[in-house]
Amino acid sequence: MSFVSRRAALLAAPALFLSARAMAQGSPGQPAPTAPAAAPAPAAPPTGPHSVPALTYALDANEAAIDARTMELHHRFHHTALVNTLNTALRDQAELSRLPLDELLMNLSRVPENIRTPIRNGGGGHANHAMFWEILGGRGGEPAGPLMAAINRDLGGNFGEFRNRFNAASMGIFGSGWAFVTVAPSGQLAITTRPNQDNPLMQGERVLFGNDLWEHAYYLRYQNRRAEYVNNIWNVLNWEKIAERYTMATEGRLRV
Ligand code: MN3
Repeated sequence: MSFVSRRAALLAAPALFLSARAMAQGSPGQPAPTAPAAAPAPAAPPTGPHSVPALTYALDANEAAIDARTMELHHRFHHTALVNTLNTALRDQAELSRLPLDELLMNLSRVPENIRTPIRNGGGGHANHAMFWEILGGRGGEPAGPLMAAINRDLGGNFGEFRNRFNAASMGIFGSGWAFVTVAPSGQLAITTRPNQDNPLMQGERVLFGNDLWEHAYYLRYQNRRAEYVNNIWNVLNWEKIAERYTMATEGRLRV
């Protein structure tokens, strides 16, 4: 199309629009045609059964590792999108909707194949982030008591070595994923990783705590410097909360 004819077409467009409107409104003496049905608005995601938990601390509580803007975007938009994916997949699934999240993730093979992927991604992501918000907001340092004893016993003999191993696992993730410490009912700990939004519950293992290695978790402040983020996360771990999770796991009460 030449410039001139393109320009003419653009200029003619409002006229075409007006005449189409005039036709839709009908002319005097003619019956008004039925108004064309408006395009349906995209359906809003269902509000349940799962929802994003509120943060129990201010957005800037983790500044020693994570800036407030990242916390806001991450909690308000990324986590919400995952919950929407999960709830949308569960629409019309009365039985699956009644399952607690951990049981849903432990039984993915029984989820109908056509909704298994969104439940894996949305449900796994929901579990991962709900855990993540819970174990942040602290002052770092080191745990004490039975949890510290278990770390020393299972994860390298001392806290420094445990940190090195967890950091190495975090740095070893190619692309997007999570590093976790899992906890068995016996109290046995292990370091593991998962790609994407997978969660160890999918293999029947419970998460003591974990770190989000998706770029959205750190890119605003750290860009490509993942190692700095991986080092700094230790500054904001809430060891009291993690110790509580450890006790719950050994008593069979830890869910996600
Ligand atoms: Mn994330």
